[in-house]
Formats: sequence, C-alpha cells, structure tokens
Amino acid sequence: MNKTHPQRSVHVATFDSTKSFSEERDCCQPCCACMGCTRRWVCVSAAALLVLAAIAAVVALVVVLGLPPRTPVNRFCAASNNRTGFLCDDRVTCVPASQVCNRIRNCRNGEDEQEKLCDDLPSNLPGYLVFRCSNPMYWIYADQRCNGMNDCGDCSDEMESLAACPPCGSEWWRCTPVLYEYCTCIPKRLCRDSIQDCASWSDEYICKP
Ligand SMILES: [Ca+2]
Ligand SMILES: [Ca+2]
Ligand SMILES: [Ca+2]
Repeated sequence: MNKTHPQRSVHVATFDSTKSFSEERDCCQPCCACMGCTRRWVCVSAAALLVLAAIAAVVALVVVLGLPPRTPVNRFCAASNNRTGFLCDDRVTCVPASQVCNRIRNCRNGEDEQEKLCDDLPSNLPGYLVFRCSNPMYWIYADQRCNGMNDCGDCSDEMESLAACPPCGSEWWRCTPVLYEYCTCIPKRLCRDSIQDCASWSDEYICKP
C-alpha cells in the first residue's frame, strides 16, 4: 500500500515557510535599520546581548552601591560561669553580655562596641543580651539576671517567679537581706562577720561561711 503525505503537512510546511520568511523580515526590520542584519539568529543574538548588558549593569550597580547586607550572624554564646555572652568575629571569644557597649573593646576587632549596636541602647542589641525589669523603664544585661545582685532595683531580676532563677547556690545564704544590693540570698562571706546582713540575724547565728 502506498502511503501519501498528508496534505495538511505540506500545507503547514508551506505556510510556515512563508510565515517564517515574513516574520524574519518583520523581526529584522529594527535590526536592519541599525545593524544591517537579515536573519532571525542575528536578531536573537542581539536580544541575548541586550540581556547580558542588563545583567552587567545590575552587577555594576551592586558593586558601586555596595553589596546587600548579609544575613545577621547569630552571636549568642555562653561565657564563663554559663553567663549569656556575645560571640566575637573570631568565633571563639565569648564576651559576657554586660561587656557589650561598655566602651571597652573586648573583641579583638571591637565588634562588641560597634556603633550599630551601641548608638541606641538597648534597642539595637540582640534580644538575648537584654533582660527587661518588671518596671518597663529599666533594663539590664542578660548576664545580670540571677547573679545574686539587685540590678533592676526592685529585685525583679532575682525573683524566681519573674526571672526563673534557681535557688541560692552553694556560695550563698538564703535570707531576707537588710542591704539593698541583695534580694533573696547573701554571699556566705558575709556570715559571721559581726555585721547584720539578714533581717533575722541568721547570717551571724546560723550560717557558716
Ligand atoms: Ca566591650
Ligand atoms: Ca541581678
Ligand atoms: Ca553578716
């Protein structure tokens, strides 16, 4: 059985050929005006060049205007005595939170004193470096929470309910202090020193340093 080529294919081929030639002319008209080209691939090449030129322009703008900011570095770390700290660029040195923005360059390159951190305290500090006292007017550094000292002024940084502090450590004596600087514990070095530090006098009669 003889097979015949579908008429449709011939027609389409003929039509496409005609259309292609026409499109080539249409497509190339702008090119012909400026570049003298006559074929589609030349037009495509010109379009590709335009795209490359646009990419090059974007790259140039990035170089001139500066690279976009990098993803913020996570600098959370644990300093000595497990205190909340700030990790320096060397990725080894961990500066205690309260040494950030204290006007002393504790990191080798001074990144703990950089202006973008310190020019509007505590707003520009990472949240993990800051503890908010029960009075919203006051804040302290995170490593001052549960350190035994009354840093907030109202002991909210030392109260188990607000600051989730553990019980007094082995170096501390639990009592109600008479001194403003302590909250629920006093250092055992204050025991038996002939000075009242607990309201109950337990530091002088019960506690052993
Ligand atoms: Ca510092
Ligand atoms: Ca404290
Ligand atoms: Ca005492």
